[in-house]
Amino acid sequence: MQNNNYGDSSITILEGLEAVRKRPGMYIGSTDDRGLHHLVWEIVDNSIDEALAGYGKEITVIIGNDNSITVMDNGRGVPCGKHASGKNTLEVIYTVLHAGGKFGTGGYKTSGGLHGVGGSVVNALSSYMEVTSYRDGKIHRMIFENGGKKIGKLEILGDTKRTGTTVKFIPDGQIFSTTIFDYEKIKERIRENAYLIKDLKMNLIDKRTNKQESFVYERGISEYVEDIDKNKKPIHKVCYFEDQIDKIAVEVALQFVDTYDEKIISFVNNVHTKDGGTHELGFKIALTRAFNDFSRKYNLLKEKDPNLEGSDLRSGLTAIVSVRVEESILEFEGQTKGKLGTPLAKTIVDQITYEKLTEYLVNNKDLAQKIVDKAIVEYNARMAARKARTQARLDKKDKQEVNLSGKLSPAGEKNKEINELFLVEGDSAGGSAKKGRDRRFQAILPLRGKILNIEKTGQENALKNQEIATMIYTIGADYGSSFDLKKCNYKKIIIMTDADDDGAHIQVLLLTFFFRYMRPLIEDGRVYVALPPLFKIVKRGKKEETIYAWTNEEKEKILKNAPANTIVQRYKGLGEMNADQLWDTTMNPETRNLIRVNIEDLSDAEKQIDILMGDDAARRRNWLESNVSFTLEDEQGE
Ligand code: 0RA
Repeated sequence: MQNNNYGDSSITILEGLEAVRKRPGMYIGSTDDRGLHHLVWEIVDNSIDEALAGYGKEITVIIGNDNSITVMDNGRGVPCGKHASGKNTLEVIYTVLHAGGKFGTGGYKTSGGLHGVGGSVVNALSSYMEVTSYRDGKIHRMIFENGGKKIGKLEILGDTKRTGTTVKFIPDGQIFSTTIFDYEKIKERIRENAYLIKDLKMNLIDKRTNKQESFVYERGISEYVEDIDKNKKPIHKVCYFEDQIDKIAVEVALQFVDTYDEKIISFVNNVHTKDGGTHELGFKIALTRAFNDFSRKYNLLKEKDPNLEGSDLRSGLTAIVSVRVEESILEFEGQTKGKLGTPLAKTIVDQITYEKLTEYLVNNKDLAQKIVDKAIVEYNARMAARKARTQARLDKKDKQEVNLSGKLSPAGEKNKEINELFLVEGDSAGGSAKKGRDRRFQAILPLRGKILNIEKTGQENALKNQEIATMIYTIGADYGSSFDLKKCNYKKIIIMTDADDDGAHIQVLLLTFFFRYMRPLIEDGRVYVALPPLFKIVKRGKKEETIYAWTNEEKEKILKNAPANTIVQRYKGLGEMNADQLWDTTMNPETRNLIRVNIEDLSDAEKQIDILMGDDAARRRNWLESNVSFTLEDEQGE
């Protein structure tokens, strides 16, 4: 997949840098925190491409005190000779859009990236950029300022024995809403790259804190799977295989653990495809077929038994599917381009997975038997649950309106388009909510204590749990693969908990539940978290006035202009509010602060969900803060 026949002349020139500064979003997605970090990925991707082409094994990223990023590699060095345009090639690569060997014909482009436009885009959006190329025994350097305006010519600084490229840039504060780089974010991405490219050493240094870490994985994605499963009980050693057919190379590592959830994380050209795509599909199809064919052949299934279903077989599976697709046939789909579209990827991943996995199963028959048994248990549980639901529906018809739990206070009118369901922590807050609500369109379901941690239990147990069964029944749209958003009884499902650690735990548990069993609810933006105020402030005077504050700053602001005898009460829980207060502050659509849950990157969240389910409250809070982004209800422009 690599091609060496380009040096200084096969680089095509298309467009100037002003376009990038005018419409940064078109090139890097956004100018917020996400876009800012995209700059880092672009520069790192260039070095990774060089490593993948077989040059250089170590990449170092430095976050500077001056808000800069420096990326160093030990590849061949950016070419510095004369380009067909008359300029030197280094200048062309970093000042002309779409320039770089990656574009046009004959070049490699292995890292996908959102737009993959590389160094010139970063230069356009930087207030400072310095490119140093160690090549042909010399140190070459060029400096740019103010969005890619060159300061002087290409200089030769001296002699060197090494080769490689160092790029330093400072993001332009006029373009980005924030220019503070996030160590953890960069670390995660760098670590992911190290897993995906065996033996590539990735270093990260933060000069602001003097933190420093290195990642290198001799066994690549096999170690990735082991690390994801490290707090679980695997039932076998990781199964790894790789192969290449035509323009597509496939690498897979998989392992079954003794729990029930499924994690498939897929990559195309080292970029995470968060919405899956043809490669993931091919993998799933092959896995189902391999297990079924094997089961028939070795009589693990009787003749009259139906085939095992994919979702049952994948129970407890952790897998990394990493493919490299040649640029000529690379297609992405979806709004954020997070889904591989290349049709050939399905066929080829299917073919390779089927062949290699069958071989593995034949060589590990006892393990195959265990996995098939597990799938049969899952299948039976699903059937039993389906039967129970049908029975419940029949019972309901018999007895007219019956609430499974008897706890739901339904909305007065049945209107799926406007009705809201409040899931309320505790019976006492549930009581106030029932009294305070607008009963025409608001339904209340109090949840007693902690809901079941569905990560620690199988589907069978999850569905036996009263709170969960009640939620599924109340929402009315089934669950799992049978979930049907059209049947959902509510426009908004609002989690209302105390603003403390227990409350955060309940939020995580509920979000995990929705994530696992009713994912389209989250994707459709129907899941919300209510934000109760932290303070009640009563201003005494001729007329008493009550004001609520949601943050410390808000409270201080209010107190600045308040008389001395003003009373401040800190709410510790929802239970301290009476029905009217709860309505005024937290439930009334006119005055409440409701936030919509967007799990930005579902499979990233997935990687961490198991970590969260322990007893560490601070970690849960962190998870909520970094994986779940919140949009204020009235900012949604509905
Ligand atoms: C174009 C051609 C060649 C190397 C590179 C670009 C290159 C770019 C970057 C960016 C960061 N690190 C890099 N390393 C290499 C190959 C030229 C040749 O044939 O030697």
